[in-house]
Amino acid sequence: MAETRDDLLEQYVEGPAKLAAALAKVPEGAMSWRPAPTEWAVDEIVWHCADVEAFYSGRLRYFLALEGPPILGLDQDVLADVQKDFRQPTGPAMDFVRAARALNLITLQQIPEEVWQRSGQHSEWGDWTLDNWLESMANHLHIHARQIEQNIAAWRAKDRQG
Ligand code: NI
Repeated sequence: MAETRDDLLEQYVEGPAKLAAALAKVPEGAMSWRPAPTEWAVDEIVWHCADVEAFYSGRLRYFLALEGPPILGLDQDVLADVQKDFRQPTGPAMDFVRAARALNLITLQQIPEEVWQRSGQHSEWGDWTLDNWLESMANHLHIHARQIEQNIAAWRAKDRQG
């Protein structure tokens, strides 16, 4: 059975606490450690989460401000390449994630049905609605919380082998 908007909103609300709980378990020294050269370190994961919150916060507001908003896809590789040597402190990123979700939740709870029915045009995926928005965002932080936990497990396994 498809999850209802309320189910997805509930998951959406839980996200920041899941991410913060995983982040709190990261051992000293493991924050900027990549499990493999092509994989993200924990600080990069948290920055990715903040970036996605920023992009999606903008998209949400375009749905409010335009009848059929264009939705620009992004090239994750280009973004990752630009940011690869960034200093990425997790505190401001985590604060941003919490604030964005708190504000977006208040917005989402008040959006009229007419706006939920608007069809945006995604540059890669075509028709795209606020329900698609919510489906993408509902478990995004859960996924990355698990990824952080996997990084921690890999970090510990590395120490045992060493
Ligand atoms: Ni992601």
